[in-house]
This record gives sequence, C-alpha cells and structure tokens, in this order.
Amino acid sequence: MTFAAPLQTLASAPTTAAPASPASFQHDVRHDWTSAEAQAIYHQPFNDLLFAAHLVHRAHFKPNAIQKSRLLSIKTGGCAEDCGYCSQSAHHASGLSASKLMEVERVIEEARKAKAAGATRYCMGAAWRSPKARDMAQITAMVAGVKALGLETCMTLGMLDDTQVVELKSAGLDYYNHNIDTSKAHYGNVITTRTFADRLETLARVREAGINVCSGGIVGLGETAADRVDMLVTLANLPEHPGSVPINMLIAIPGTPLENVAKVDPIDFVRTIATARILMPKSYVRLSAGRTGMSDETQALCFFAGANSIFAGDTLLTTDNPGEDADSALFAKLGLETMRAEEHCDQAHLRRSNAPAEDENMSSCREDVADAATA
Ligand code: SAM
Ligand code: DTB
Ligand code: SF4
Repeated sequence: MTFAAPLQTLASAPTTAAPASPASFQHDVRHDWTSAEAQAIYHQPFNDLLFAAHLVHRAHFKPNAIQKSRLLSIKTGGCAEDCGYCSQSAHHASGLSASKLMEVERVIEEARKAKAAGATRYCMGAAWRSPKARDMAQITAMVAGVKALGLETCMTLGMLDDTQVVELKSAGLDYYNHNIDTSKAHYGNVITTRTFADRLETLARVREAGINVCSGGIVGLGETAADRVDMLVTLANLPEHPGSVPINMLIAIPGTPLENVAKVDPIDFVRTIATARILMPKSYVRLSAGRTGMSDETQALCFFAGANSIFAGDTLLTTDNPGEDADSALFAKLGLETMRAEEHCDQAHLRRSNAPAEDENMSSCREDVADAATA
C-alpha cells in the first residue's frame, strides 16, 4: 500500500485520494479552516469520512483508550439565562427545583468516589450566568480539594471576569468548560440573554490565564448541518484548539422551548464527531450528553470516528447517563480500555504543537499523579 496524500486531500476528496501516512498527520494543526472546506469534509461519503477521521485519530491517540470524566452539579437550577435546551433555566417550567451551592466537603467526598470508580477528571458545574465574588472562596477550595485527590479538575460556572480566571488558575484548575453550543448564526434562536461574542470572550480570558479550554456544543437544537459545521470551524479557528471538545446530543427536556424539536439522525451525529476529529486532530473529542438515547452501534461509530472521552457515571448534571455497568459492558464488547491519568497527561502534552519529548509541564503533571497515587 502507498501512503502519500496529505491530510487535506484525504479529508476533502477521499474517493480518489490514496490513504495518507500517519506520520504526515503529526503537525497538521490548522487554525485557518474555511467553512467550505469543512462542509466538504462533513458531507463526503460516510465511509470516506470515517476512514479519514479514524486515520487522524490513530496518528495522535491510542485508538482503543477512552478518557473518563465525572460530572457533579454543585449548584442546581434557578439560572438567570434562557438557554432553550436547559432544564436549569428559571425561564422554563422544567419542574426542577433550585438548590444552593454545595458544601466543599461534600464535593470532595463525591470526587473521591468518582476517582475510585476510575475517573481521571472531575467536572463541577453550576447553573449560573457567572459566579459572584462571594462564591469564589468556596469554589477555589473545591478545586484545591479535588486536585489534592490526584484528579484533573474542570469547572463550568458561566462567564468569568479577569479576576476570576486568575483565582481559578491559582487554585489549580486544569480545565474550564464553556460551550459555544451552536453556530454564530443559530445562536440567537436558542439563547437571548447572552451573545456568542460573550462566550468567545470568556474562552479568551480562560486561555490567556493558562487554563485548558474545554469547549464544544450541542447537536439537535434545530440547527442545519451547515450550522453544525460552522460551530466546529469556530472552535478549530480559535488561537489554540480546545483541549477537550464535548459534543452533546440534545436531551430534550419537557417544559423547555426545545422539548419537541426534531431528532437528529445518528449518522449526522457521527458525521459531526468525525469532522471535529479532522478539524482538531489533537483535541480530546468527548461523546457527551445523550448517550442514554444512543444504541451501542452509534456509540461504537462515534469512537471509530475519533471520540475518545466520555462522561461516566449514572448522572450528568440533572439528567441520566448510562452508568458504570452499561459502560463496562460496552467497553468489553468493543475492546476499549479506560485511559489512565498519566497517559492522559502525556497525551495532553503531545497536543501542544512542536512540543519536545519531555518538558517541565509534563514532568510536573506526572508528579501530581504519582503524589496522589501514593497519598
Ligand atoms: N451554566 C454554565 C454554562 O452554561 O456554561 C455551566 C453548565 S451548562 C449546563 C453546560 C453545558 O451543558 C451547556 O453549555 C450545554 O452545552 C450542555 N447542556 C445543557 N443542557 C443540555 C441538554 N438538555 N442536552 C444536551 N446538552 C446540554
Ligand atoms: C458538556 O458539554 N456537557 C456536560 C458538561 N459539559 C458540563 C453537561 C451535559 C448536561 C446535560 C443535561 C443535564 O444533565 O442537565
Ligand atoms: Fe444556565 Fe448554563 Fe443552563 Fe444556560 S446552560 S440555563 S447558563 S445552567
């Protein structure tokens, strides 16, 4: 077999192109994708798209290792924002009751259980437009406490200001999740209380503070395929690709404006995952909300297309997730393994373009993991 074609030839004109060498994918992180190029990638014949995405995936990641994150809602419901998909918005009658910010000790106890169940990253979510200054001491104590267990920390708290990103970074926050959700064009049809530009501003603050960005979106908000692709192009053309890209399938919540929106064909969902993998080759692509409604076959196709991270456990924030038993059975059937924390550190390191074989960040990441393992 000859391996000759560059990735872009393969990704956009695969029916005629020869397969590309994995070696030629090593430094193909681009930030100048055009909408037309990405649309061509998304719409090519399904087999060609899967083949191209899988080659990119194999060039950068262990193909059968999946990173597991756990989620905890540290402050549920009563949110001032009007996101049309969300059970937690005070604008919608979802029937969810609001609760206060959780105590730090309870959060750490939950994180300890998550670690015992195999999670390597703990993601704490709050139903806020943005955190208040008075909440920050409690929030940073949660970050420090969870990190001390040897877990990577992630938070999703809404919009952040310049002071808050520095406070979170100093507390040891590894990732901040802030989704752009959909395309710039479709955004105003789903959310009116903040803008697409507001989201990008928070992402810039997080990135500039040196916190890894986790940003993705939702499929099934009544968007077109073009919107889906434009959302991915926006993410891929950020100054740095997000370290994690969660792709959620809408969980239609009764009482929200999107409760009766048309369901998305699973094949189109898989196309979205594959396109994300090709556009952002070194990012973790997370098969996020909506797995309870997916067949094993759909999830298997997502993993083949380049998804290499999931949320594990029985619940997401306010909705159900498949749970450990179902995921263990799926992993056994597919021969998948849970990625270990130190592998995860190494791969995060390799994501950085032109990173030398070993550097200070990677060593300290490994030391954090080793310290926690012996604690
Ligand atoms: N309030 C913060 C914010 O909006 O950034 C953090 C929590 S919010 C629930 C995190 C993300 O979960 C949203 O940006 C959205 O992408 C996703 N999400 C929320 N409800 C969802 C649903 N019903 N189905 C799929 N994804 C959902
Ligand atoms: C993300 O993209 N998906 C997660 C996480 N980031 C915070 C949240 C999914 C929420 C699904 C609906 C719910 O459980 O309320
Ligand atoms: Fe609030 Fe976040 Fe839900 Fe929007 S997605 S309503 S900001 S909790």
